[in-house]
Amino acid sequence: QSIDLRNQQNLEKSYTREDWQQGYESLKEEYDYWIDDIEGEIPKELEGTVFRNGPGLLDINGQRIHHPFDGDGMISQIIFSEGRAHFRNRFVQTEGYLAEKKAGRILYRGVFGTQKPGGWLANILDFKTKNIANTNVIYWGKKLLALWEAAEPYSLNPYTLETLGKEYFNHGLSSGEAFSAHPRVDPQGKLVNFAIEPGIKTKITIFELNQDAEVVSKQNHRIDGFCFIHDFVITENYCIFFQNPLSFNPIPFALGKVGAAQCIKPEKNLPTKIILIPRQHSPMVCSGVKVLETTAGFIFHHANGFEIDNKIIVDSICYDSLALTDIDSNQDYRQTNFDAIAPGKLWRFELDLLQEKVTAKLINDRACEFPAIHPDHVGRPYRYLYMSVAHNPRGNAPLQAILKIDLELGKQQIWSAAPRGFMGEPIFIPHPHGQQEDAGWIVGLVYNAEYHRSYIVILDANDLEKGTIAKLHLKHHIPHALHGSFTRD
Ligand code: 3ON
Ligand code: FE
Repeated sequence: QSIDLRNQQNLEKSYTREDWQQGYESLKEEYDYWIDDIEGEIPKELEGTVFRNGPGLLDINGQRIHHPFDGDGMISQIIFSEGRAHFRNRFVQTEGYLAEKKAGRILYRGVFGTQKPGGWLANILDFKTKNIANTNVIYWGKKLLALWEAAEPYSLNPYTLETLGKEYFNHGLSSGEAFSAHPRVDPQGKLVNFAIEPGIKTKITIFELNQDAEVVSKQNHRIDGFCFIHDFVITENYCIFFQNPLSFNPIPFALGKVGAAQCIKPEKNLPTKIILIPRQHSPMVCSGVKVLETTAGFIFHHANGFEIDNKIIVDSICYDSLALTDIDSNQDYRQTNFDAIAPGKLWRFELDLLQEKVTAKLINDRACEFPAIHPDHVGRPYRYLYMSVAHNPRGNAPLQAILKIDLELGKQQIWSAAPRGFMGEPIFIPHPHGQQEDAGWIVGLVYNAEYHRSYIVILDANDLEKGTIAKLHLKHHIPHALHGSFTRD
């Protein structure tokens, strides 16, 4: 960390904190319009719909949400059709969203520190959670699902974005059962997802859904210790979870003083456990669960994983420890001092299954988040990785650019929206007739502080540096968002 601080001083800042903060203003309105403010041209072959999810409300009637991860889910939909683009956004009408809208005040505590007004006395022994459906949105089996990792998905009308209710996949999921926000679609055609039920022993459930969104396999495992597992990796034969060393002391949460996630502390002297669970169809299923160890750290997101011979490669964005935007402090996240926290960086883990050894190497030193790849290469060998990154090659800073890495040749390309643009998650959309792994487009949502509006950027994935193919300017801003997906249907 001290190295990061020193490096930062040599480089001019590419952003101001005020600009970044403005991207966390609530968006209360719901819009529905054809985008007419366009620079460049939308490619005719780009047909389909991009969905994005993220916190739309950062306050309830002026009462501040403590952390963006606690904000109510709002879906944005961009339909690309015959060279035109249509925008629509709607809040997921969760029970909690509707109740708080009616009451005009915060009624629920949030996992990341949002408290009901009235101090600890108003929060003590309140263990209710509000399913905020704010983390990801996927279209699968003709259903549009808004996901939040600690509860059930919400199903929406894929066209109007009207909320239909909680989704149980025809009893595949039971009431109150979680369904994580990071499903992976296996190129063979199954959607694989997991659920974490924390406890002294943590229960990990793995679901596989067919193309009709029927749960065709479900397996449960109990593992030792506390887990905060946000994402996972699939390969042809395994589901892989990184259990970073953490401890959880729920007392301050029970006493009404802080949120549950603020009671999680990194345990830097303990190893990370890498848990390999054979997928149900796999010939490895009889050999059972394998656990390997590597050094401490904290991972939210994995880029991809694949098997070669007796090895498994996993590429992940790894932090020194759990410290993303100071979730463990009581300070307002808008005051985040990026220079004081260690950035996430891209690492490659090589798991040797025969020797039961793990080697980790840093692939890229730049602060990054939100990896994306070609969908046909999920869980398979791959060459190209795209992710949101800081504008500067060193130090921690908000995400302002997109980096493409050629993992085979080690070459890189970057497109930056700095100084006043802030980059969301890139989505890779394959060209319908493309042959190469990087034939397609990168579509991202950029918050532009200059106009306090957002734009959609379309880049050529094959050549990020040739400039934008198109910029589609929205009439308003979208608060810094989380994840999304693309569907051609
Ligand atoms: O693990 C236990 C069980 C569990 C499911 C404990 C627990 C209470 C923490 C928990 C709940 C976890 C939840 C609700 C996690 C929600 C996470 C969330 C909404 C978002 C995570 C986003 C991650 C990243 C890296 C986002 C980065 C964003 C930017 C850099 C830019 O804006
Ligand atoms: Fe995520």
